[in-house]
Amino acid sequence: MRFDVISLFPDLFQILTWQGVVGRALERGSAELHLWNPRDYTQDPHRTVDDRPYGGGPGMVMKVEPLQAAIEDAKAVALHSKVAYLTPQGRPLVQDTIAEIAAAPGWILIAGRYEGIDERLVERYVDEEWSIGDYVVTGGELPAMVVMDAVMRLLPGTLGHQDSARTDSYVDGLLDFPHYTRPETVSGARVPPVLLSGDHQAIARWRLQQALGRTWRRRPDLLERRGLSSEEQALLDEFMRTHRDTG
Ligand code: 9WO
Repeated sequence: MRFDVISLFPDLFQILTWQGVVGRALERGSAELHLWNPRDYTQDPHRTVDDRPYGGGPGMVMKVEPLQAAIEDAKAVALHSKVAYLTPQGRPLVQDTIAEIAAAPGWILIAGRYEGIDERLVERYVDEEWSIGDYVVTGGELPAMVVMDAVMRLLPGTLGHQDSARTDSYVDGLLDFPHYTRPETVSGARVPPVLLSGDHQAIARWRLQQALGRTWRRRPDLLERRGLSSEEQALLDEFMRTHRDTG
């Protein structure tokens, strides 16, 4: 997997290489990260990368020529990569989309600044517009890093790759079940006894029931979208009966 990121602040992306699953993926070469700074493509003494918006108003837009030159150079090298722009106006990313992104050979990610980029560059170069959530941050860099982190943990040979195999098996489309570790008592609160029983089937059943119950309570929209098997419905019914009026 190859990522080419277009950003006025390429140094921000160093943090990805420092540690963890993503750092190792980049070290191992199962992913590559290339950075393109529009400022390197400026021609004027001030190295100007912003410009005033037509129609007026506060704020600035990314200057067209340096950004366009950076995109062209990235495309000339990353021949098989499509172009994605990180923007609150984009398609909301969900785990299924992340898996589709991970299946491509590479992506050119545009991390905008200011009030964004000229719409004609979107029309000419951008294949996909992605949103990581309905909020605005100061630039596309952090959203781009979120996407790369979510994608790289799915690449073969990473921890998340195994985790995604687990997710595919039974809790797919549900919130996670609660986790416990030692000690058995924390400030008087005990571990649910079933987890100490050694009965793997009972544990799997309890975890699925917890995942179903939490999803029903916290994210009913996810359940609506996914649907339930008759066994899952039975587990959820039991959860609703036993947790009625309780936290
Ligand atoms: C800035 C601004 C200033 C004054 C008036 C309106 C304004 N809108 C913006 C704005 O949306 N700036 C964006 C900053 C331009 C594109 C890059 N930036 C960005 C991307 N902020 N948040 C994202 C983003 C990307 C993906 N998912 C969630 C948020």
